[in-house]
Amino acid sequence: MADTIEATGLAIHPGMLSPAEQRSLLAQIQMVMKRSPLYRPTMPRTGKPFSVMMTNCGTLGWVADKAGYRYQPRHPETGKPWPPIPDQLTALWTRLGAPATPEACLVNIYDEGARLGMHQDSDEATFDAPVVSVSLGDTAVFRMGGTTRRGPTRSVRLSSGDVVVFGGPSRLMYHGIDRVLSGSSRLIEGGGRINLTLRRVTPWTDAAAS
Ligand code: MD6
Ligand code: FE
Repeated sequence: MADTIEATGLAIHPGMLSPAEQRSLLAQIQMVMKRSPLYRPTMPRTGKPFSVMMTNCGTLGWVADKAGYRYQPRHPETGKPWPPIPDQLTALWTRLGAPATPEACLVNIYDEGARLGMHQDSDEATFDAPVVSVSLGDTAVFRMGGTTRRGPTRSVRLSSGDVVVFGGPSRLMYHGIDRVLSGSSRLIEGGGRINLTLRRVTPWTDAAAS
């Protein structure tokens, strides 16, 4: 069970993945990164590069460039479809009670000094499904606020194997990564952190889960 499940629909599950599960998931994601190389997204309008590198798996992937934020079925640089989401992640989605199947899995890679500014996950056409996040490798300082940009925030540390679910009223909560504590995990050779976020992008029908 989650360490914290709040009335707000936020759930944090520390250590939900065992070390063996983390290793097998890492191997799957390394195969995804071979087929679908990391690229550096840029901010809409300004074109400022992200410090985080990204790729995706799933039928849709989240991309950011000068034109904006969106989901698309192909890698922006190779033009190839994203590889499938590993079964281990789809099984986790179902185990957490999320509906149908995830369509997108964004892979975020943090090397030393990378961070992610406060944002909402709001580019999806439905907010009825939760966002499920899995952390691998070095521990991150994760900042969470409310559903508006202003107001108080708090921070929690996310370690390798931790799973966070943003559901219900928390689905549109502001959040970001302040920093990654380098050297805090030995899972990834050479260090760093990988975060995987599973999302539903389009509405689903319960009759034919797709
Ligand atoms: C990260 N996570 O942990 C970034 N989004 O690197 C997210 O942006 C995130 O953890 C939505 C829900 C949960 C998350
Ligand atoms: Fe997010």
